[in-house]
Amino acid sequence: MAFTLYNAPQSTCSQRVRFVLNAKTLPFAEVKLDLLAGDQLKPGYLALNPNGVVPTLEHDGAIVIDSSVIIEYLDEIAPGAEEFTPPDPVRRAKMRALMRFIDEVPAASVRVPTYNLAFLPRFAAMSEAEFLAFAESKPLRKEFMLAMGRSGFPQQDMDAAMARLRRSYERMDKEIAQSGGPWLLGGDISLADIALMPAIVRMADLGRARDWQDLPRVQRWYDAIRAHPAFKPTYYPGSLLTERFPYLRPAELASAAGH
Ligand SMILES: N[C@@H](CCC(=O)N[C@@H](CS)C(=O)NCC(=O)O)C(=O)O
Repeated sequence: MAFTLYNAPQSTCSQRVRFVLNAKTLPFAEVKLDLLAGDQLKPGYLALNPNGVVPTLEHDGAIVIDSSVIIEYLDEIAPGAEEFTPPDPVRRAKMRALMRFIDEVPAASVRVPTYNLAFLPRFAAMSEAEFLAFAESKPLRKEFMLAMGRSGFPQQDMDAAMARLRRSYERMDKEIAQSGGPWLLGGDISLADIALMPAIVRMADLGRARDWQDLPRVQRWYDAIRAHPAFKPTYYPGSLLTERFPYLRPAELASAAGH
């Protein structure tokens, strides 16, 4: 089986797929796109993924898009090594319902602090016309970009995103308590845990791990996923935002905020 993953080192959606490929020890070629340069909007890439986002998986010539779909696909075609989908249909349904929630709430919410804190300087450096053209060229995220604008999302939007994230940590805590943990569905790691992982890692990278400090089950979950053998190869050097954007490191943020 030959796999090519079109992705970006710091992309949260890409990190889900790299985790599953690594956990299943499936060798893959990696094509790295520069999302701020707009590699994902070039015609050659749009022919593979009309949404103009990463990741895209090519498997023996077949194209699979959307990270949640890709990780389900990989678990179907490569069972054996490590499996992430429970055999019982009721538990499968539970896993998929959690994945939908994760895509809709925490995965979507992290985009607001990510863009406001990390990517804004890049857009602020563009002229208004350049920015509008860049936003216009995005099939999936045009309105998101226009709502953000070159000056960033207003504080009200940041607060709403952080509140949605907090509700996600609380929901996680409840799921782990109900299942008995340490994972969302109980004793075995599932695709729901992998779908959630990058949002949590992103918020920790942005210096917000304190937001779940009062939820020890979530802290234990975070320690457990970082201890999984697939974690380190997934987060290879350059996968964290603070590695690409040194101004995001906590000391820099604190001094920018005047502390
Ligand atoms: N639902 C899609 C979302 C993919 C997505 O939003 N990818 C981001 C990186 S995590 C991207 O490529 N952004 C580039 C852009 O917005 O232009 C998936 O899970 O694959």
